[in-house]
Amino acid sequence: MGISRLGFIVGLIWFMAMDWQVLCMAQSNVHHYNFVLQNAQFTRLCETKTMLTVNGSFPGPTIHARKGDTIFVNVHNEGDYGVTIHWHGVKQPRNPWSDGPENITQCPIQPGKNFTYEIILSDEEGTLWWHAHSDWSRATVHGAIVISPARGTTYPFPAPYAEQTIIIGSWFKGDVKAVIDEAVATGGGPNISNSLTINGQPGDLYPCSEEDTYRLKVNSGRTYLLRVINAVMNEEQFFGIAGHSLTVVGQDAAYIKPITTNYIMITPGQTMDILVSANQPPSYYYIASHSFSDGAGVAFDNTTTTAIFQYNGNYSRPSAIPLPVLPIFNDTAAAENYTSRVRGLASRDHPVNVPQTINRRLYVTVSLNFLPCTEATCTGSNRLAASMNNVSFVTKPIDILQAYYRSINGVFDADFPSEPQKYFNFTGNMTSINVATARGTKVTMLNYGEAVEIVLQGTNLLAEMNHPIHLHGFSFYLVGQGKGNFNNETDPKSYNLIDPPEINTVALPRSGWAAIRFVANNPGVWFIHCHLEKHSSWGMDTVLIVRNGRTRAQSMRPPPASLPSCS
Ligand SMILES: *[C@@H]1O[C@H](CO)[C@@H](O)[C@H](O)[C@H]1NC(C)=O
Ligand SMILES: *[C@@H]1O[C@H](CO)[C@@H](O)[C@H](O)[C@H]1NC(C)=O
Ligand SMILES: *[C@@H]1O[C@H](CO)[C@@H](O)[C@H](O)[C@H]1NC(C)=O
Ligand SMILES: *[C@@H]1O[C@H](CO)[C@@H](O)[C@H](O)[C@H]1NC(C)=O
Ligand SMILES: *[C@@H]1O[C@H](CO)[C@@H](O)[C@H](O)[C@H]1NC(C)=O
Ligand SMILES: *[C@@H]1O[C@H](CO)[C@@H](O)[C@H](O)[C@H]1NC(C)=O
Ligand SMILES: *[C@@H]1O[C@H](CO)[C@@H](O)[C@H](O)[C@H]1NC(C)=O
Ligand SMILES: *[C@@H]1O[C@H](CO)[C@@H](O)[C@H](O)[C@H]1NC(C)=O
Ligand SMILES: *[C@@H]1O[C@H](CO)[C@@H](O)[C@H](O)[C@H]1NC(C)=O
Ligand SMILES: *[C@@H]1O[C@H](CO)[C@@H](O)[C@H](O)[C@H]1NC(C)=O
Ligand SMILES: *[C@@H]1O[C@H](CO)[C@@H](O)[C@H](O)[C@H]1NC(C)=O
Ligand SMILES: *[C@@H]1O[C@H](CO)[C@@H](O)[C@H](O)[C@H]1NC(C)=O
Ligand SMILES: [Cu+2]
Repeated sequence: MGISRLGFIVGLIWFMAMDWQVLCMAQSNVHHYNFVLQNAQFTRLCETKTMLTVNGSFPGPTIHARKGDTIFVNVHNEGDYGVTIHWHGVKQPRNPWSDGPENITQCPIQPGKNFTYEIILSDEEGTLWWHAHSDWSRATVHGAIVISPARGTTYPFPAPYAEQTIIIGSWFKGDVKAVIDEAVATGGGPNISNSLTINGQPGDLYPCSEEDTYRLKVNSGRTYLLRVINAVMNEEQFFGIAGHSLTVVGQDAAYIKPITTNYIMITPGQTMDILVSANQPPSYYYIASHSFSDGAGVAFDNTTTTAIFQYNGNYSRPSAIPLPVLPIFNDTAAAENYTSRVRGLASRDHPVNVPQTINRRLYVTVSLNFLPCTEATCTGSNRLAASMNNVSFVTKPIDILQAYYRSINGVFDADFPSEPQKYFNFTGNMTSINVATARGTKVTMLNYGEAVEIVLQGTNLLAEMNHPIHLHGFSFYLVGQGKGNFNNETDPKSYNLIDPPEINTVALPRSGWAAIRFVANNPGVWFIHCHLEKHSSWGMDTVLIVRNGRTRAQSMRPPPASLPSCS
């Protein structure tokens, strides 16, 4: 009562002083967090190493907020090199300045410096996450963002007894920055991780890990909400809990129609909210995750990370803890079976607003390639590379947002091709196709308010495989996906324009295509890239720039005064 009356008076004063938009903000809460980037020591797999963290924890701290809130995070860098942080899946309306990808929207926060991000939530509800978005530091610098329903509203399912974030990660015995630096120097594939982790722990299938295996203690008869985040560097994951079925109710901070399943396939960048009922005989059950990797000859971490789903009570520990039965590593059909079941909730309170007519179409191939390797450190004459529409993206020493905002020439070209430069059987026999690509910093300009459709087309160049493609600044509707080459006459007829899921990272099927739609109503500079870190490092990235609309509410906010400078 008291609080809401105070809120009303504050709102009234703001209304008189400011405009309508500020009033809307006054109704939501503001949170403040301090993140200190610092080196800390960790022991895993029988070895100790020093690595960059936020506040010495792995995974890092969880941010809690409600739908529509604003969060200020001051990031102070006490590490050894420049870092940026991205708030993955947060749309950041009009505020690309706080989005984070290095040299796309800001230059890095240098050692000894700090920067305050303003994270503006709008319609996101569920689970998102934050992670470093510079070199490979996201391996150790990441954490959850938990967005609860707005005050006075609730979940579109019975309230769980308790909830828990489950973060799947990668563990490298060596320094992660050295891993990517070494790969770039030699032109070869980066080392694979030494283990996967659940909430920072490899689990007891690995040496020296039994003691610290993560345990989720549950009460018999209760239902739990697990907020699962795939923070793995280079592998998509199959995940499940022995003896328990999963009911998936949300993905990428939007609700979906509940899916009952024994396993999920979750890509790096994706988040899934899952209800699990502790309805089995009290005992210990493994929670497990292993890679889904369907590229022939592609190296990947083939180990299994576990945690324990452990019932409270007085019973004897089983001599062998059961493992969930997960699809094998290269089971493309099982992965696609799961992803094809996902539908948006499409209820009165959580409607689907998918654009029905399109103003702007892009057709974008996603490929692995070769570039000449000319440096003395190269191990061969070619280096591994990757591209979108045959442009292998190059990051510049100044951010594209600043270059665009201040009209600095020579940083990017606004001529990213809107369709493949060369048509061939993208998903056919590649023997006669040139695997070369060319470097560039090419962007696509979009007008404010355009309804955009992007068809992502996987190709069989070098190695066909599933790619998790992530877009910043928006969620998009996944209206269609299929195998083979996209047919622009027949495939749109099978689009789901009724209840497509609203997501921020799509698993582009191996040798297949995916069609996504969104309205370009967020002015700014927005990165789009494969969330397999090595592919992004190789150039499987591009940028969309959404121009300002006509009014102030349709235009980018001015930059914050304390934006890190580009050296
Ligand atoms: C991180 O550490 C700083 C300084 O020790 C502290 O002020 C801050 O509250 C911590 N942040 C979190 C999220 O724990
Ligand atoms: C953060 O940076 C600002 C300059 O941008 C500086 O004035 C302030 O002292 C810094 N704060 C800390 C805690 O270092
Ligand atoms: C990569 O793996 C090889 C073989 O295990 C090892 O010798 C090398 O030190 C690793 N490189 C890095 C940067 O960790
Ligand atoms: C996992 O990969 C290693 C090579 O990195 C290989 O020696 C091993 O046989 C593989 N294990 C399984 C179960 O596929
Ligand atoms: C647990 O069960 C055992 C055997 O059924 C019994 O001896 C013991 O007293 C119980 N302990 C508690 C704390 O209830
Ligand atoms: C999966 O890999 C195994 C070898 O590990 C191979 O025998 C099998 O044919 C592969 N399956 C598919 C669908 O590629
Ligand atoms: C997915 O798998 C289930 C169970 O194996 C099967 O019944 C269903 O037909 C499959 N769906 C697709 C689209 O493959
Ligand atoms: C493309 O290649 C695939 C695989 O070889 C083949 O099945 C398909 O018919 C080819 N498509 C066209 C249009 O040639
Ligand atoms: C691919 O094409 C090459 C030459 O064009 C041919 O030799 C080879 O048999 C073809 N492979 C398949 C699987 O069709
Ligand atoms: C990609 O670009 C390279 C370099 O310009 C060229 O050699 C190659 O043929 C192009 N490939 C395609 C599929 O457009
Ligand atoms: C469909 O694709 C063909 C090339 O395969 C292209 O010429 C045509 O313009 C496309 N149509 C539309 C409506 O995009
Ligand atoms: C980003 O720009 C900075 C200059 O501020 C430069 O030192 C850094 O190498 C650039 N990063 C990348 C990935 O290009
Ligand atoms: Cu990829």
